[in-house]
Amino acid sequence: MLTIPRRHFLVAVAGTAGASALSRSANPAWAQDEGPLPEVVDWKDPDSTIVHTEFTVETERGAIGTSGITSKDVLYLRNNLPSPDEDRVADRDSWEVSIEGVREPRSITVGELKDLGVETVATVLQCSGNGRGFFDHDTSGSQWLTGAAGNLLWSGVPVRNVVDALGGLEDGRNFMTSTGGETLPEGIDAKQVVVERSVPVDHAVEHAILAWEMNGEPVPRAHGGPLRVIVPGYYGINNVKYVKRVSFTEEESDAAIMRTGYRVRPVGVDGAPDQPSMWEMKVKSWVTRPLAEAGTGRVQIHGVAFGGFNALDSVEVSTDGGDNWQQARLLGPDLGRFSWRPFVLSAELEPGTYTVTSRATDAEGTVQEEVTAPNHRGYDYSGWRALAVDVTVV
Ligand SMILES: Nc1nc2c(c(=O)[nH]1)N[C@H]1C(S)=C(S)[C@@H](COP(=O)(O)O)O[C@H]1N2
Ligand SMILES: [Mo]
Repeated sequence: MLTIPRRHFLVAVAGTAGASALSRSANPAWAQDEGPLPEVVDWKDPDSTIVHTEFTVETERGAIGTSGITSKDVLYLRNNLPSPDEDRVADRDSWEVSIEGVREPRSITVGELKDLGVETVATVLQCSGNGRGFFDHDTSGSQWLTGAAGNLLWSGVPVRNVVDALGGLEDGRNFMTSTGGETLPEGIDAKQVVVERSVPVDHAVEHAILAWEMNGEPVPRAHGGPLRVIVPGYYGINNVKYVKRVSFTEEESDAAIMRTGYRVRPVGVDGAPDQPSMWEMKVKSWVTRPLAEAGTGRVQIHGVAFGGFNALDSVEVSTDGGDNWQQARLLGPDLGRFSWRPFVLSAELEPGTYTVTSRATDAEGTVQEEVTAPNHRGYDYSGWRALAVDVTVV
C-alpha cells in the first residue's frame, strides 16, 4: 500500500497541532500524489486530482465546482482490476451484454439497447470508502478524504425496458447481479477477483439504467464504457463498469466482492454474507471552499450535499465547529432525488480562525451524523465533525 497509514501521520504531528489539526486539515500528509496519473486516466487534470495508487485517483476537495455536475477531468477513479484495453471502446455499439433470468434470455448489443428506450439520471457516484481517512482506527485501503465522489449525468436504457423486451422476469428473482467485463488474471479463482455485484431487484427495475453516455459523451473507458450499470442511490461498487452480464438471480452472487467484501462489520471481524452490504448511501455534505484561508468580510462558503438513497431536503453550515447552524442556500437546478446539490452560505467573518462544517438533512428527516462509528474496512464515513475544516480569516 502506497498510502501513509493514519497512525504514522498522527505520530508525525503529535506535539505540534495535535489530533484536531489531523481531522480538520484539508490536505493531510497522505493527500499527496504517489505518482503520475495512470495511463487510463492520463487525460485528467493533475492539479485537481490526488493519485493514491495506479488504481485509485481522488478529486481534490477544492476542485468540486458550483455547477452541480462533476467534470470527467476531475472525477475520481477506482479500479479493482485494470480497465480493459482501448480496443474495447473502438466499436461501442457492437459490445454485447448477456441478459439472464428473464423469460427470453439472450445477448444484446449496445446498438440494440439504444432502440429499447433512453432515460437520463443525475446520480452521485461515491466509493464506499470515501472518507476512510477520517476514521481514527487503522484501515486498509485508500485513505480517501472527500474526493471519492462525483455527481454525473448518465444516459442509457432503463433496466425495466430491457426486462420487458425480453419477456419479463423469471419467477423468484430477488436480485439483479451484474458482472464486470475485465480480463481476469490467470491462475486465480475467478470468484475471488471478478467484479460482480447483486442489488435488490425492485430498486433495479425501478431506477437502474444501462448507461452508454456520461455528461454528454460516450462513457470513458476508465469509467465503464462502452456500457455501465448505474444504480442510483447506491454506493459506487454496485455501478458495474464495462458490464458483460446482467442476470436476475434468486440469490446474491457468491463472488468474494459480494459475499464477504463491502460488508459493514465491527473492527476485527471478518466479512460475511449476513452483514449489511454497501448498498444505499447515507445523507452527507461537506464544505469545498474556503479550505484554509479567507479574506475578512463577506465569505462565500461553498459545498455539496446529497440525501444518498433519499432526496435531499436542506443543508446548514456552522462556522463555530457545530455550536450554531445557519441554513445554506441550495444552488442551481434540482436534478432529482439521486443528485447532489451545491450549496452556499454568505457569511460575515472577522479575522480569526473558524471551524467550518456543514450538515445535510434528507427528505425523510434524517440528519447527517456528527460522528461515524468505526467499522472494520472504514466504509460509509459521513460525520460532519471530522469533515470540518479550519479556516483562518486574515
Ligand atoms: N467492472 C468494474 N466495475 C466497478 C469497479 C471495478 O473495478 N470494475 N469498481 C467499483 C468501485 S469500488 C467504484 S467506487 C466505482 C468507481 O467508479 P469510477 O472509477 O468510474 O469513478 O466503480 C465500481 N464499479
Ligand atoms: Mo468503491
